[in-house]
Amino acid sequence: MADHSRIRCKSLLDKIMSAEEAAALIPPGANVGMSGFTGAGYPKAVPLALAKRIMDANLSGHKFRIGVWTGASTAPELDGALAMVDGVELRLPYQSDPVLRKKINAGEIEYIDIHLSNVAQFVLFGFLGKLDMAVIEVTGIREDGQLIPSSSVGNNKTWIDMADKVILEVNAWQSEKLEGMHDIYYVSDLPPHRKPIPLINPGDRIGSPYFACPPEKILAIVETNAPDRNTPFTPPDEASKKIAGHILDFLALEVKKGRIPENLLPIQSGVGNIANAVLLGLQEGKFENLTSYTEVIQDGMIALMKTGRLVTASATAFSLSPQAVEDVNAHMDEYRGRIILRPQEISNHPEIIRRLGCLAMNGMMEADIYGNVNSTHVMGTRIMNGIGGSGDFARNAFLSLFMTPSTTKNGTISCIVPMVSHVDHTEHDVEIIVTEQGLADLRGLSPKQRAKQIIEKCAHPDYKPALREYFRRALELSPGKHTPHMLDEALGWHIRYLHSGTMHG
Ligand code: 0RQ
Repeated sequence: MADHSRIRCKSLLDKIMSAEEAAALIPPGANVGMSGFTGAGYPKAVPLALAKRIMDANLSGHKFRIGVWTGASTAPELDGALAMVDGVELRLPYQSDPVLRKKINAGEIEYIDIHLSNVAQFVLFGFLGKLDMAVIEVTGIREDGQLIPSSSVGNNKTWIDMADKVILEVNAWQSEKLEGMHDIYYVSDLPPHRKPIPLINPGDRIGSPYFACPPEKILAIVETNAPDRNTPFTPPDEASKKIAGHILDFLALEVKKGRIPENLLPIQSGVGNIANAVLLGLQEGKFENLTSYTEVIQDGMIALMKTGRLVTASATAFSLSPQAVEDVNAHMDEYRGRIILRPQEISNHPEIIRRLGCLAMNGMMEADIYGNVNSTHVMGTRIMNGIGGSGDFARNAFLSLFMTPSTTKNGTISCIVPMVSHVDHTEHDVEIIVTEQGLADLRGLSPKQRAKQIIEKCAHPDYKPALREYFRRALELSPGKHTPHMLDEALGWHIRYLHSGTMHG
């Protein structure tokens, strides 16, 4: 039996109800803004209860679906459960759930893949239609009714502000010591009345630690005690370590040349094996007094903080292993001053990323010989996850790096191809490409010069001769030679894979 101690505003106690009762208040067809970002801070009980309600409705012939808007990816209890019962009409802006992904690619669910910094303002601009309901996980409710955010901030401020009604999940699993870690910036003037965002350093606090929500908007409060998705940490593999090594050598050289300061510039690092390898490499390297202005705080970031080398980290969410959660919770008093969680329109804001001069490091699926990058689509058509924040950072960073192993699927796919099968980041937003084979520095190079760099430095030896040959023949045969291509062969590698299961000729 919950003691309601997390709900310190006593006038709200009469709104407490079960997840089933709360889920029953969501109208069929509603657009619902849910909390949640990279498996942190998503509602754990109401979406499951809603999935059960939808399943029952399906069986009784009263099928209905909802629109699901989030911060980014969530977890099986939200995306998986709702997709499983065919309850999602439209999903935005980023996902990574296997069941949901399958249904999107089967054409059963509409999915809009949006730059994460754009979501909040698109809602404010009225581009996405009406937001009917918000379902938000919080750590607690203060005496004055202000809401203490949980392990992610994402779009919660916007969902609470813009939705007609709000359902809160108060999760006792989240550490109470999270209180004070967040920085919710509450100025959202629309153009042409916008002012500069007064954030000059990654560690600056420019807003409130709490969400404000008028009590009359709160329809229901559901008490939960359930962990975030927290996936176990996998140590970096050999390819990731090599990629990290190339990046660290490159950064050291940039410092030596005086192009970046000795403590580097604020680091943005994607999630996953390669990103963790870079962060682990920084632990052993010589850089001190580092800062990070990024989207997600993962294990490598915490490890780097522990060594004292990383001073401050700003993000919109945690994405930690269970062990790292334990560590953060145990030392929350120390981390609270050094970690800041912000709304995603601020963590990923182009104005701030450009001002701070972030070093953006993101994973990709494939790059072509001219430097265009595909981060989202398998063989040009099947969505993997989404663009996430990679575009926010890549276009506006001081330096934009994209990283991938040179091959995938047991060597049957080359991640360096003649022409990418889908473009997320154009050649204009990509300065550095890195594989375990090497690092291609594309700054100041024309397309033909870039092609040589990318093929020679990044391609796997198994595919290098074929790429050289493609480029040679394109130079000879291409009718327009600024960016030489043979259009009838440019996607031939992908077509070959689709027909024979390998890109090898
Ligand atoms: O397939 O899952 O079946 O094994 O894609 O690839 O190599 O495990 O790498 O997990 O880092 O994901 C681009 C998807 C890379 C990710 C992407 C297949 C491969 C494997 C995963 P399996 P890896 P990662 C801020 C920035 C966009 C969002 C972003 C991503 C699976 O980094 O979603 O950047 N990025 N956010 O086999 C076919 C190719 C492939 C391929 C890989 N060329 N063709 N399949 N795969 N390359 C992020 C934050 O801060 C939150």
